[in-house]
Amino acid sequence: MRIDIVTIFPAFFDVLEVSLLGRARATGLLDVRVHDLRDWTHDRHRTVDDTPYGGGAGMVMKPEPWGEALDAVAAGDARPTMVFPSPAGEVFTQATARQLSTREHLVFGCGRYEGIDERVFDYAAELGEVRLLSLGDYVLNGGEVAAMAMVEAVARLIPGVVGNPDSLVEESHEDGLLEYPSYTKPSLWRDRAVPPILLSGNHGAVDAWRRGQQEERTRARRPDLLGPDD
Ligand code: 6SD
Repeated sequence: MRIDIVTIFPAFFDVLEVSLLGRARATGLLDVRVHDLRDWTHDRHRTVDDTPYGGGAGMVMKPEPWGEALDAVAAGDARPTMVFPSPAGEVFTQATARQLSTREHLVFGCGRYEGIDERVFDYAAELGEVRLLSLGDYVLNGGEVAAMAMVEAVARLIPGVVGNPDSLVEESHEDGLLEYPSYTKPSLWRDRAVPPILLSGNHGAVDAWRRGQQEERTRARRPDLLGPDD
C-alpha cells in the first residue's frame, strides 16, 4: 500500500520510522511519503492560510496549495482514496480501518487553523474517493494526530505488517465486543491472583470465561456496541 501524507508539520510523522510500521516500510509492504504542503506555495512567505470569507475567528487553509498537492500525489493514479481528518466527519471505526486497508493508495490531508477551504474537498472528489473522518467527538489542533492514528489502524490490517495474524482477530472491536482481560506471570503479584480458570488447562472453560468477560465489559463500558437483546 502507498500512503501519502500532506501536512505543514512533516515532523509529526517521524515516528512512522519505528516499530511495526517502520519495519513494514523497510520491507516494502508500506510505501509512506510525507509531504510539506508549503512545497506547493509560490510566495516568499510560503503562505498556506488566509482570512475567512464572511468573517469569524481564525484562519482558513487556502485552496491553491492543496490543489497542487493533490494533483502531485494523485498523478498517474486512477483513483486514490483521500482522507481528511475532521471533527465534522463520519466517525472512524474498526470497520472504516478494514475498508481503507483494501485500498491501493491512500492520501491523508491534514488541516490546521480553522480547517481547509471547502472547495478543496469538492475538487478532490474529481480525483478519487474522498472521506472526511473523525477520530472521535473531541477537538484536536489539526489533522496530524488523527491521521497518525488512522494510518496505524489501517496499516496493521495489511497482511504481513503484524507478525502473528491471530493477534488481529483477538482484539477489541473485531467481533463487536471489547477485549477480554489478559494476564501473565507471576500467578500471584502483590496479593493479586490470576483468575484460577486460566490456570486450569481446560481450554473450553477458558474460552467460555473470556467470552463472558467480553460481554460483561462491553455491557458495563460500551452498551452502545450491543444490540437490544444482548
Ligand atoms: C483544522 C483539524 C483537523 C482540526 C479533529 C479531528 C477530530 N476527531 N477531532 N479534531 C481535527 C481535524 C481538528 O484541522
